Amino acid sequence: MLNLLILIAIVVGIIAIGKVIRVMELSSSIKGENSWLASDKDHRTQSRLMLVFLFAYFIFIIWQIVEWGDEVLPVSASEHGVIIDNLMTTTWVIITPVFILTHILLFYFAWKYAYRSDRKATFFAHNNKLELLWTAVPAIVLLILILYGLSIWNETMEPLTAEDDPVEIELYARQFDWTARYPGEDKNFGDVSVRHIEGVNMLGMDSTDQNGWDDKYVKAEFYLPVDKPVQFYFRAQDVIHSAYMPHFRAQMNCVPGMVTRFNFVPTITTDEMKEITGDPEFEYYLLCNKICGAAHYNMKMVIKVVGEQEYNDWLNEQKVFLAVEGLQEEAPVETEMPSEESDSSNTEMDETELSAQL
Ligand SMILES: [Cu+2]
Repeated sequence: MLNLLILIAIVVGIIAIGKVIRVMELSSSIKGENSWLASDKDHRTQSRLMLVFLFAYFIFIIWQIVEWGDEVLPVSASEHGVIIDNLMTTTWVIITPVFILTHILLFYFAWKYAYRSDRKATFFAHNNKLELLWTAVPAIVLLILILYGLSIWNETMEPLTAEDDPVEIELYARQFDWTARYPGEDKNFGDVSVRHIEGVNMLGMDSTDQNGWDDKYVKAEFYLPVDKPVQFYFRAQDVIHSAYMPHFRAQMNCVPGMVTRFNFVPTITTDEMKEITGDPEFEYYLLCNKICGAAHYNMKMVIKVVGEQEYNDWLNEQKVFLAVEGLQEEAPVETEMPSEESDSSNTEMDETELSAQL
């Protein structure tokens, strides 16, 4: 009922405005004025409003920076994040003066050259030199930015090798939570397949694959050792998700049916970051950055970056796959772990091999 009343009020209001305009038109036509022709006074008012808009716009931007400026991300907590931040800063340094200058000129010209009946516009059709200048300069600047960005992309996406001895973690996304899987002492992930997804086995672990018996998986939060390269593998169960770790300047899509990867070296522990940000509650987060459904906003996991000893202690406390309730019956009785001679590193495991496991 209230909505109907509001609707009626809006309609009546529009009709009233229409009527008022009509009355003004009629009265000016009686006075012999052309109501549809803008007068010099109208042009002056409009051109001054352009200047008002220019100042209001810049004041609004400055207000936003003052009000929300402290909401930006703290310093990068990963090695590659520093060079990404440099790229970002360089881009800002180049585009900010251009933004300010072009906007001042845009609105200043609108004011300065507003129509006046007592002056005539200059006819200025073309100037090759000017055209060349304002095409070439932005093109060169953009080319430099793109080449700089590409070189940073190559550096950031550099795959790890076995010599890097990375910590390997699989992040598994589904509507609407994350699971982190660690390969266990044998440093080999067990096979997984969608065919095995059932009940508590939501990762689709193949219980007959011994590599997977000591795999550990955790929810809610996972740990990373500081200053060690971490190789992430990403999988998704249902739709495309995106693993987003903003403090480490890392983001990678998680796509059903394939394994994507990213690696980085965390450089600042959670405790150190608490001091840097002055926020005793500070936590690193893994977030989902693809709108993947109704509870997308809630899809997150705390990341704890700690010293190596604390990391090892934490990892040792986590339950292995076999110990997870409900899976013991499915798994074969023998619990002998795979021998040391078995392929001790799957860093080089390629996409096709990992995909085949799905
Ligand atoms: Cu998601």
